[in-house]
Amino acid sequence: MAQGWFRTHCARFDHGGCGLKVFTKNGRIDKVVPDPDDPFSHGWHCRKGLSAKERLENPLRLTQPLRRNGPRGSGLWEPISWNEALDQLAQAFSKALHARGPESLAFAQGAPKGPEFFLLLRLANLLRCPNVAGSQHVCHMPREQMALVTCGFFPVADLHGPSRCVLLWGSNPTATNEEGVLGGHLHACLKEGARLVVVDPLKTGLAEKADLWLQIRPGTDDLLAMGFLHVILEEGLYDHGFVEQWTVGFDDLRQAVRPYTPDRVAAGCWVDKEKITAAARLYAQSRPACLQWGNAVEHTPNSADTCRALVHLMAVTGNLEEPGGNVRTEMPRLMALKDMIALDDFPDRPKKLLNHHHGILPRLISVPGWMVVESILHQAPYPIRCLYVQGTNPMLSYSEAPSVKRALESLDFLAVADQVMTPTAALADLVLPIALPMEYDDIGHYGLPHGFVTARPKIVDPPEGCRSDLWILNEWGKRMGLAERFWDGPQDILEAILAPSGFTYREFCEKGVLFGPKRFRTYRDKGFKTPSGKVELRSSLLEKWGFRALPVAEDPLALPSDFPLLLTSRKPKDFFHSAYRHLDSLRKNHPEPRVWVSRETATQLGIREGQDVAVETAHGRIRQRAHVTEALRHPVVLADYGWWFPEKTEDPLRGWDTANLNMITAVGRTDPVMATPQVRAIPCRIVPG
Ligand SMILES: Nc1nc2c(c(=O)[nH]1)N[C@H]1C(S)=C(S)[C@@H](COP(=O)(O)OP(=O)(O)OC[C@H]3O[C@@H](n4cnc5c(=O)[nH]c(N)nc54)[C@H](O)[C@@H]3O)O[C@H]1N2
Ligand SMILES: Nc1nc2c(c(=O)[nH]1)N[C@H]1C(S)=C(S)[C@@H](COP(=O)(O)OP(=O)(O)OC[C@H]3O[C@@H](n4cnc5c(=O)[nH]c(N)nc54)[C@H](O)[C@@H]3O)O[C@H]1N2
Ligand SMILES: [Mo]
Repeated sequence: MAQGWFRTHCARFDHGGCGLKVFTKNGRIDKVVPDPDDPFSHGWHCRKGLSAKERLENPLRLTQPLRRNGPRGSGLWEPISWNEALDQLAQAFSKALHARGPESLAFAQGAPKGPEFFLLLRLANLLRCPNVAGSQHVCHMPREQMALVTCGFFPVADLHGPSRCVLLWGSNPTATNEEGVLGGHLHACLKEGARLVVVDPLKTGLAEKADLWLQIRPGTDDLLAMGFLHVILEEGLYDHGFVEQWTVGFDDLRQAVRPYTPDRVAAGCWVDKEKITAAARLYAQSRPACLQWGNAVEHTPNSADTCRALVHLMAVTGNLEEPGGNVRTEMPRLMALKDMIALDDFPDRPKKLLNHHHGILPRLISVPGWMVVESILHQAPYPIRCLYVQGTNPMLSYSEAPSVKRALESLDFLAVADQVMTPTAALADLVLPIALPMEYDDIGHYGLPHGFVTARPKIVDPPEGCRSDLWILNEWGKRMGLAERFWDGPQDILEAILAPSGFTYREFCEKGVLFGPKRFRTYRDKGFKTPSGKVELRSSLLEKWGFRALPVAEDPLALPSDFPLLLTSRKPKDFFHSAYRHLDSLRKNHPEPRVWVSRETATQLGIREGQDVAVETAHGRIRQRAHVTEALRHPVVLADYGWWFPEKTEDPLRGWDTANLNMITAVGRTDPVMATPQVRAIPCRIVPG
C-alpha cells in the first residue's frame, strides 16, 4: 500500500464519526490526527479516535477463526480456516432451521457501526427469522418511536441554527458525541451566546458552565418533564399560534399535566421549585431553543412517557422544525433501508416478533435483548437454540448478566464475531476475527437518522486471518442458499447503497461526507406525518395500540432502609461501552472501575478515596474503587459500566463478573410500550472493605 496521508472518519468509537487524517508508512498506520477541514467535525475529536494504530496492531487482537475444543467457556480452542468456519456456521444454522424452523435461530448486534447491522437484518429476514436482538429498547428507540407517534419525525437539536437556549437533558455530548450532535457543535453554539440549562444528577463540565443546573434525582425525568409542561401551560408560555393550528389534544394535555405542580415535582426530583420554574420559563421564553436529550431519559420502566413528555415540550414551545430548535433531518439519496433489510420478503414479521408476544410497540425493528434471553431460558413462546453475535457483548451490556450467561451456556450453537476474546466470545462454539475500520471500505451512519453519511475507506490491509462483517455476512448468506439475494463481494454492497446518490464509492470518498437536504417548517405544506397531520399531544396511534394516549409520570418510591443509596451511571468517556479496555493509551486515563460517592456518603460510611468497596443491590454485588466527589449529592452514587479485564488471560471469562454493572441490574418490571428495564436509579448500598 502507498505511503502518504489518507482522509477518513472515525468509526463510532462513540456516536460521533469525526474526520481524521491518517499517515501510513510501509503499509502500516504511522499516525492519526484530527482533520480540521472536515465539513462535519471541523477538527473536533477525542482520544479514542486517535488510538486506531493501537487498536489495529494490538497483541490481544483475534487473527484467526477459532473452534471450541473443550467444554464451553474453558478457553480451549482450535484454529480453523475461514472455509471451515463458514461451513460450520451455515451447517449449524441450516440444521436448526430445517429441524425446528426459523424461530429457533437468533442474531444479535448492539449499537450499529455501519451497514453491517442492516445486512444482518437482511439475512434474518430472508431466512424469515424474526429474532434480531438489540439494545434499541434502552438506546434511542424510546426517543425515536415516541417522537414518530407524536410528530412523525425524529427531532434533532439544531446546534447549527440561531439557538438562544440549549436544554441539555440527561445527555453529556462532550464525552459521548450523541447521534450527529458533537460536543464541538455544542461549544460553538454556546460561544454564540446560547443560554444553557442542564438536567443531570452529576456536575459534569457542562453542568458547571450552565446558567441553570438541575441536579435531578436519578430516574425522575418523567416527573420533571411533566413539571416543565405544567409551568409552561399554566403560565401561558406556550406558542399559542402553533398549538392552535398544528396540535391536537392540547386540552387533554393541559388536564394531564395539571397535577404536576412545582411543589410535587420539587419533592420528587430533589430540585428547588424556584429552579424548576426558572428553567421552564427560560426554555419557553428563549426562541428558538433546542432540547438535546440523552440516553438517561430512556433508562427507566417509564421511558416511553418520559420521552413523549419531552417531545411535547419541544412542540408546545413552537420549536419543532424551527432553525435553532429541534429539526427533521433527511438522509441523502441512498438505497432505502427497507430494501437493504429485505423487509418485503417477510410480510408477517411484525406478528412473529417476540415484541408482539410481549405486547409492546408493534413498530420496533429489533427485539429487546432480554426477550431473547428469556426465550432461550424458558423455551417460551418458542425455544431459541442458535445465536450469531456481531458487534455486541451481552455478558456486559444486557441487564441481569447472570441470566445472560446461563442462556448463552445453554444454546446448541453460539458464534461470535469480535476483535478480541470478550466474555461473550469466550462462551462461543465458533469465534470469528473481524477486520476493523480502516482495514476495509465502509460507509458510516448509513441507516441512522442523522442526515448524513461519512466515507470510511480502507487504508491498510487487515491481518491475514481477519474479515469484515460485511464479507462474513455476504458469504454466509450465499451458503444459506440465498446467493441471488447477496452480492459478489462487499464492494458491490457499498456501490448498491450509494447508487441512488449518483456517486460511486470512490467519488463518495473524494467528497468525504454526503449531507441530506436541510429543510425547515415542511409541515406548513405537507402537515406532520401522523394520522391527523398534526402534532398529536394526545396520541391516536398509542391509543389504537392499547397504550395510554397521554403521558403519566410516577412519583418515586422512598429508598428502602437496607438499600439507602441510589445508583446511576453514564457512558465511559475513554471507552465505548465494554470495549477498548485493552488499549493502553485509553486505559491509562481510566485504569480501573470506579464508583463515585459524594463526600457526605463517604463520611457517613467511612469511605476513603481510592478504597475498594462493594456495590450491592437486591440483585447482587460487584466491586469497584471509590472516588469521593463534590459532583454528586448524597445519597446518589454513580458506578462505572462495561468493565471486564481483557488482560486477565489466565481467566477464560476475563474477570467478567467482578465489576460488571449489569451483575447488579435486573430485568424485572419493564416499560409497557418500549420494554425498557430499570437501568438507572436502582436502590443500592456500599460496603467498605
Ligand atoms: N465515550 C463514549 N461515547 C459514547 C458511548 C460510549 O460508550 N462511550 N456510547 C454511545 C451510545 S450507544 C449512546 S446511547 C450514547 C449515550 O450518551 P448520552 O446520551 O450522553 O448518555 P450517558 O453518558 O449514558 O448519560 C448522560 C448523562 O446522564 C446523566 N444521568 C445519569 N442518570 C441520570 C438520570 O436519571 N437522569 C438524568 N437526567 N441524567 C442522568 C449522567 O450523569 C451523564 O452525564 O453515547 C454514545 N457515545
Ligand atoms: N447498565 C447499563 N447497561 C447498558 C447501558 C447503560 O448505560 N447501563 N447502555 C446500553 C446502550 S445505550 C447500548 S447501545 C448497549 C451497547 O451494548 P453493546 O453493543 O453490547 O456494547 P459494546 O460493549 O460496545 O459491545 C460491542 C462489541 O462489539 C465489538 N466490535 C466493535 N466493532 C466491531 C465491528 O465492527 N464488528 C464486530 N463484529 N464487532 C465489533 C467490540 O469489541 C465489543 O465487544 O448497552 C446497553 N447496556
Ligand atoms: Mo446506546
